Amino acid sequence: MSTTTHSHLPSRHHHSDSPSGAGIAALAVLLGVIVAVLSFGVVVLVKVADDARDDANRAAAGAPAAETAAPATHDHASHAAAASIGGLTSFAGAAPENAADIAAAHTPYDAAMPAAPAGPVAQVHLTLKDMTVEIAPGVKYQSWSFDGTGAPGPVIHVRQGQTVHMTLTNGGTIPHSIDFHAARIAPNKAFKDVLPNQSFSFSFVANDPGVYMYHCGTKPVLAHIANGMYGAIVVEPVAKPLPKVDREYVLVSSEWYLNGDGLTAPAQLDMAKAHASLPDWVTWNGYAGQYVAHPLTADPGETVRFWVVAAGPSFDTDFHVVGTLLDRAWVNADVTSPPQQNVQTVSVPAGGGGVFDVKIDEPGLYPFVSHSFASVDLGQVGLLKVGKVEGTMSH
Ligand SMILES: [Cu+2]
Repeated sequence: MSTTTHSHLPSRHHHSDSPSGAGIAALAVLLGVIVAVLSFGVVVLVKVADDARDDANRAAAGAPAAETAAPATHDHASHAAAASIGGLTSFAGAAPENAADIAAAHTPYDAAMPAAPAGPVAQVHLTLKDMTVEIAPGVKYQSWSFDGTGAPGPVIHVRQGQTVHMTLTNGGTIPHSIDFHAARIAPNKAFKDVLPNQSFSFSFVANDPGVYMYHCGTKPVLAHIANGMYGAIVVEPVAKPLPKVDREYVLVSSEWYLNGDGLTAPAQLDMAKAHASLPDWVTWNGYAGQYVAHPLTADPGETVRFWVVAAGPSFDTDFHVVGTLLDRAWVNADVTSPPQQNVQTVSVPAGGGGVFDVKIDEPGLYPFVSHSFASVDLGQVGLLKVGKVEGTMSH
């Protein structure tokens, strides 16, 4: 498998005596390492790459690595990869030998939408904690996380018209805050900094249905979001309900910027890489490839609704499900307007949302990705398993 993938890029961009050739070779090594990480996902990546070869080529050609990268080192003992890109070191694809076992044993973030609370008031209490999380198989990161669940924080599900009574408790060591995109409220009052060991409450009425980002808004916001302080709140429309569906999943896209490979010691934020938008990993719900090892599920003929938020801090997400179209797409999560129908890919901007329905009749494994393919190579791919499908994806 990995041999196949290794051979893709060099065979199409063979200039082995040029700097860009070296860069492409480095990219190919990184791709190979990613494949090692996502052993089940290899077929997905190959299939997805085949599905959109032009996009992959464009991503490879346009990547900074193609211009400036030194050859990547490839440590066969650890499968760790590091490459210098524009003077910054990438740890993309770093993985221990037993990455596939770790991925299989990992408990995925529960993407199923939780129930909304009954009654007129939704009580939400989030506690900020400094904690080490895993963001890819064997890759540890020192995060700032809401509610001790790692990143993203818990999915908050309320109904249009409910009052959200929010309490933030700061269990960390520096000031933090919380900013709800679903709220119309004076941010200097509601989204103010909360000092360590203190709590702060505010309320807003969730009058605007959709799916929204919430995040820490303390300066520098880039650092607080990059360290894991974000999540999704779904405000379910009541005045004009959406069509009934069979399954609902919440996906939060985000990227991670590491100052080390995270294998031997937890990595921390590399602010220079965050400023350069040069992530090591891009994830659905905080962990690279977790829904490849543990697919989301549906039965044939069911309609699945994806509530998608792009947390960034800086990347948009170009939502696409391989093998089908988005039957209904509420672009920008504007669920008060009619949806677009039968579209292939919809952009979800950083700090924005989208709601997408797919109805799939034929059993199979359907990858969901950001069709901005650098993100796929950095871990942002999952599978929707429709029906009883054995084994891996085949062509
Ligand atoms: Cu914060």
